[in-house]
Amino acid sequence: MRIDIISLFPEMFAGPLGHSILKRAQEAERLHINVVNPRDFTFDKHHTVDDTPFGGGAGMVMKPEPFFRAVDHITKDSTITNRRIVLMCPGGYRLDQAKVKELANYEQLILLCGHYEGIDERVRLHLVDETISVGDYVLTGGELPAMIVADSVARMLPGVLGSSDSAPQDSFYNGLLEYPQYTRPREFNGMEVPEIIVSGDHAKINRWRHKQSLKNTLERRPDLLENKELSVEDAKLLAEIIAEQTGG
Ligand code: 4GS
Repeated sequence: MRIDIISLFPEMFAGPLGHSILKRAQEAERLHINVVNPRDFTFDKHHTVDDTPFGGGAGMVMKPEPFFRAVDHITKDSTITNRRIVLMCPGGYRLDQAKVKELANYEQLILLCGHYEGIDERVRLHLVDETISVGDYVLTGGELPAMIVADSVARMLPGVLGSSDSAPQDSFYNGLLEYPQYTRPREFNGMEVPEIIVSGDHAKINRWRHKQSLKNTLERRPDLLENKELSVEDAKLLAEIIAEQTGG
């Protein structure tokens, strides 16, 4: 997969996207990340990327031309047809794991990062395919959101995670939070690990883990259970959890 990022601050990406799993993915050529600066697609003496808003008001608005030209530069000699152009923006679709999986199916993502007050609306209307938000809060730019999209999508690509089965066990894979994990020592400063996970009985351990996932989800993110279809086993485990909580 190719991820092209259009940002006024290309240096911001080297750290977060240049280490660990994403570094290995790029070295193995499973992922190619390229950052371009819209300032390089301006032709006036001062390389102007923003201007005052028509109609007046405070702050600056990012001009449309540098974004259109940067996208054109990225796409013009490319044979890729399966691409998605995404604008990072608080008004967009709130990113979730289903959206991450969907984005991971494209051959190329082009992520547009705004800065300052806003971006000329013609970019949203005529250049991008969709807008995505990383949450209901305001950041200083779209750079951190673009990094979040790049990181979450990259780890879904085949061969990117070290062990082929570590993605399925993560939070949200089955729509539930993770079960708790423990490692050595069995006792640390008087704190012990649950007896069951050192029992060696893998059927019991799996049932316990799944029950803990349901319990964590019920306690911390009950909204995740609202739209979930529960199996008979899930319903039984949930009933046990609720009975334990109410002391019954
Ligand atoms: C987000 C967000 C964001 C909005 C960019 C104000 C600078 C800023 N982008 N998810 N102008 N949350 N963008 O806060 O995507």
